[in-house]
Amino acid sequence: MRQAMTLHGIVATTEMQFFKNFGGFPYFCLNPRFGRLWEKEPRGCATSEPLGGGMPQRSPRGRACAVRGRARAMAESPQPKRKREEEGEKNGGTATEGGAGATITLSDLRVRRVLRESARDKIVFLHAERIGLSGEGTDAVVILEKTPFQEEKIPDLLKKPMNAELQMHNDIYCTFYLSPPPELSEIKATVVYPATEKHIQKYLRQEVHLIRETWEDYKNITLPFIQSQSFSIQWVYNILEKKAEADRIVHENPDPSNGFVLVPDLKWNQNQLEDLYLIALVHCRDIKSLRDLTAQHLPLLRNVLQEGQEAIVKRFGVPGSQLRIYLHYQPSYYHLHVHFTALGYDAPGSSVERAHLLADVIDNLAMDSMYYQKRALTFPLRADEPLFKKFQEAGKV
Ligand code: M7G
Repeated sequence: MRQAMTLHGIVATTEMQFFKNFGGFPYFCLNPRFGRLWEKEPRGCATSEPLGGGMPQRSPRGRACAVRGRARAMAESPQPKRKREEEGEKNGGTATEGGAGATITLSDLRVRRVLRESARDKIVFLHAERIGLSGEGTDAVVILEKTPFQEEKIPDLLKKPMNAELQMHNDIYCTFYLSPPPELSEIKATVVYPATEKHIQKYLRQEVHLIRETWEDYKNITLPFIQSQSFSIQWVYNILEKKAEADRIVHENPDPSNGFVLVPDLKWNQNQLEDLYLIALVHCRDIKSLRDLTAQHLPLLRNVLQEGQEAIVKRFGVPGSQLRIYLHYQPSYYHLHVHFTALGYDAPGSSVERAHLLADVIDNLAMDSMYYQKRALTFPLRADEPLFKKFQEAGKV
């Protein structure tokens, strides 16, 4: 019998924090204020007990965006609860399933298994499901992540050492375990619901291999594959059309060919600059990835680089010299977008086998318009990804 747990008491409609993207691809970012998330049974299992308690209402300071003492405003200030509800109403009556109109309460989600977890990153990826009235389960992915420290709140941790438990003391060394109050122990929960098999695979820990893809491989293997199956990019269109995340836009150049929208990435809670993460989504809809770029796209790419940096220094005070600005190859979503992350942040996917610095891409295209239609590109694939199997079948791995 499968054991299950409930993410008890999280109701998307009222507790959703500053992030919604409806229409085919609903995501939620919440700040569950659990003291404790769940009673962990043997690894990979979860208890059937309801979790934590109800969700206390956020304190007015809950989403205060003081960042490293800088007076600069963050991408958005806390949305008052009523405003969030009004926006939910505008979106068809609170959080909807794929835009279909039904309300999603996250307390219905039950954990099936742990897909992956990282003690270092303090993150766990869960395969969950929502049981419908007919007893049918619909898959979801839930990502729980302990949020980084906010510098201005750190003194409170020492000032209010509630339940500070001394674990060990030896000479000049001692270790305490603190049970801080909810406002000092936030956890970010991101939910993908309904999740496809591809989402579940994306987060499952697997063996990874490097692929070296020539232009011919791209045309014969990768392109047909991404045309036949890739993640929905409805969430991108929702942002470009201001149907979602409109209030989060940091900068827009509305030009249909050379313009883009800059928004905080799903991964960033905007509470601190250490893990700053924004994405620029281009307005032009026919550029899938790096492979499609030619010198004709230079004006667009230069706009993204220059205006993106200007907008980030203006809004967040982070200069271009402290930003890592890059494209992924392969991306997960085949609509051209550029990642902007804090240089000091070891963002997922920022390693050499996946990230291509935008400044280098621009130089390469300026030297040779067909650069990305000529050269081989290397990228990692997980062993059970269908694209990896296609490369295997073609004898390329
Ligand atoms: P990618 O290179 O296609 O794939 O990047 P990756 O997710 O494997 O890195 C897409 C980027 O878009 C990622 O950094 C995601 O966190 C971000 N992202 C994905 N979704 C569905 C959303 C969304 O709905 N809103 C925002 N703001 N960012 C998203």
